[in-house]
Amino acid sequence: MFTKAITKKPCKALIDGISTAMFGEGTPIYEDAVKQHDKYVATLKELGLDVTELEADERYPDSCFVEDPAVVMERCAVITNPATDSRNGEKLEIVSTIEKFYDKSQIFYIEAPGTMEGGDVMKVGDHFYVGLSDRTNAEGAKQFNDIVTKFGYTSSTIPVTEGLHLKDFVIYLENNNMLVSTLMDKEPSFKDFNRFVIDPDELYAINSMNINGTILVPDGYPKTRKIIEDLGYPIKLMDTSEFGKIDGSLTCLSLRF
Ligand code: CIR
Repeated sequence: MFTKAITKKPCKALIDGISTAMFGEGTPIYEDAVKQHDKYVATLKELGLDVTELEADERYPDSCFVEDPAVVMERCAVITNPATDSRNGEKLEIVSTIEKFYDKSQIFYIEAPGTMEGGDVMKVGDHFYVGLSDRTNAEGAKQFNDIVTKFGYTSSTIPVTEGLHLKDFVIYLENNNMLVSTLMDKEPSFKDFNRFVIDPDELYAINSMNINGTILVPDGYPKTRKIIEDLGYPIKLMDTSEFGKIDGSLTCLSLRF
């Protein structure tokens, strides 16, 4: 069960966020992004989470994607080392918030030359799948493994060859169910999960998010919505289109623990 979340308001500089346009063309409209973000936060609260809402930080265009500079779990927290220059400083900003919830002895840091971003870390029970991507390297994954194993967790790596972060291409819905891209469907590490392959034209909807049994699903992806509903999960449709324009989706917008 999640009881808490951390979010960070989008800043006006969001329009300069990094984008590969993999999920949507164009520049985000700040006012619409704020409305979508407000709805996102309200939905987390409706689902029972105590949400710590951080103020916008104009120095970091992508800083509303608060999932990336930290990975939080029950027994410890890891401050990551974001790979891009424009995002790296976000790790320094998140520390004081993480310190409100974890003792200093439970907080660890990925150090250079290791890089990592939380979008590459997918938790399944006490195991973490860590994507090796343009943003998370083998050294970062090794340091992460060294940290979490001290607390009784395990981790393993998954190559990410088709885009930004691991969780853009595979998401764990709980109950052994997983949404996967065509490529992730072939990943040997996932062979024992019930895998549901998402149509390539609905790739953005893979990043749906289970909050205590309810699945938040990006609006506008009917085939994925039907797969999730047919599995029996209650769903809430969320419009995150402004964030999609700069490669952001549902899980990126919060830390949940
Ligand atoms: C970036 O390229 O870093 C941002 N524009 C998008 C980050 C999305 N984060 C995530 O999926 N965890």
